[in-house]
Amino acid sequence: MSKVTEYLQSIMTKIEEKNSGESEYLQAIHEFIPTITPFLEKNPAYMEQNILEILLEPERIIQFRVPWQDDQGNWKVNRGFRVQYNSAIGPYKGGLRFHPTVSASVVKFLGFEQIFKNSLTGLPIGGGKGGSDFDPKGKSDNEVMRFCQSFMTELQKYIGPDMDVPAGDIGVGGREIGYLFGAYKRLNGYHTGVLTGKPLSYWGSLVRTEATGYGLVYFVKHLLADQKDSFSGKKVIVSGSGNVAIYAIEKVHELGGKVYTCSDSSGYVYDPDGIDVALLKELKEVKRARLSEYPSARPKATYYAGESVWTSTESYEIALPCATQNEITSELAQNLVTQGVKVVAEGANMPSTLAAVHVYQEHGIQYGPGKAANAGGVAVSALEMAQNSQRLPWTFEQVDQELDKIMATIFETCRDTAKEYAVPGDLLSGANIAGFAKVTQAMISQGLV
Ligand code: NDP
Ligand code: 2IT
Repeated sequence: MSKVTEYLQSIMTKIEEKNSGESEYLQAIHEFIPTITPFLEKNPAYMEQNILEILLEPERIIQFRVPWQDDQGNWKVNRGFRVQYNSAIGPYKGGLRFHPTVSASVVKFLGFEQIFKNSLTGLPIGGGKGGSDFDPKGKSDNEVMRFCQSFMTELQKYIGPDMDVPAGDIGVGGREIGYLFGAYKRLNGYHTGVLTGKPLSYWGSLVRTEATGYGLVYFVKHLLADQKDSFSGKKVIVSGSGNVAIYAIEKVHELGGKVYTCSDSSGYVYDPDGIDVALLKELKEVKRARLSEYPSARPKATYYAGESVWTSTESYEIALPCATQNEITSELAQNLVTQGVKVVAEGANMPSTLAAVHVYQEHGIQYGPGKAANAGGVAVSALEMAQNSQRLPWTFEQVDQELDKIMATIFETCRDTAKEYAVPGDLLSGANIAGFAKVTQAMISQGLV
């Protein structure tokens, strides 16, 4: 066994002992650690300085009580989190997720991924993530407002425009960011740049709403262009029907491909004419309705209740998972192989299990990992911070062009880094090595802090 392999194994053992039972977190680390082997082989100084073990330890984890009152006057409580994982290259940056599955393990895995994603954007942002096990589904606007106010009453102690800048994620969109911003302002005064994903009327950035979905499709566009191919005529399967899915579908259609599916946690829609984006926006963004209502406006479409979109038996060329972690198991990945999928690019964070990624690799499916492919959202968040500091808004075209350029650079960085470290075509290794190299260089130059 090489010295590097021995070192990596000893670190993995320690991490497993210290974080036992945190399955999502350990999964993300298991996926990451082996991929940096070629980097450490070439740069043993990084191993001698033990920088990996230091990086793996989050700088700070905050957990807090969030008491709130429902519309019937009942007193309720949820758990709030913020993981401030790494600040070597900028203030902590990453979303807040409100979903019943949120736990320490989930926010730690998301915060860990965010470090490398943010590094790949080439912008000055460190890695963080937070959220709560609060479920906004079925809650009134007033209940969501009271929850957000209570959440921010505690979180505001730890964040700030140059310290930690949260944004949205699952269950946190413009409405929630608005209530969170109001609560922060009441306690601390007007600091535009303390949150991103703000509504446009008070210094949100144009294109932030679209950024993750558009960025994902730009990433795939550059990957296809690299092989002299394009989206034109491509059959695409998408999961999810939230922020990321909606704008990914919109951009695929703009570029000449067709998306036939979308999903939520209750089932999926197959539309033989391609998903009607205007209808989807109306259902999800305006009415906050369930996807099961889609076919009543599109009679040719079918809603498959209780089924995963990844069991679809139609044929597709490109798959864009945009819902949540671990939605594609090895069995479902095998189904994608059978359906003819050649490219999987992740809008969601860690939607593929490690075994699913191995299926992609065995079958030559090109795989764009979330930390590269979905970095467009946080990249435009960083552009929102830049506009807030300048106190000047940029045009839609300006931000959109910048996003496209950033996604091109991320693709090229992953591709070229994979080549440099003798794993050509392995964009996961490329993303991990490039992200790791930059953050650890910064850490080493700042000394042992
Ligand atoms: P939204 O809350 O807008 O939408 C989430 C979508 O995923 C909904 O359709 C939801 O269905 C579905 N979903 C959530 N949890 C589950 C589950 N356990 N099982 C099945 N379906 C589920 O979130 P976003 O679109 O913002 O986020 C989607 C993914 O993209 C997440 O992994 C997020 O971390 C990632 N991401 C988001 C970014 C952003 O800027 N928003 C940036 C980068 C990544 P239902 O309504 O039934 O819950
Ligand atoms: O996972 C992610 O990158 C996000 N949810 C976006 C984070 C951000 O700060 O915009």
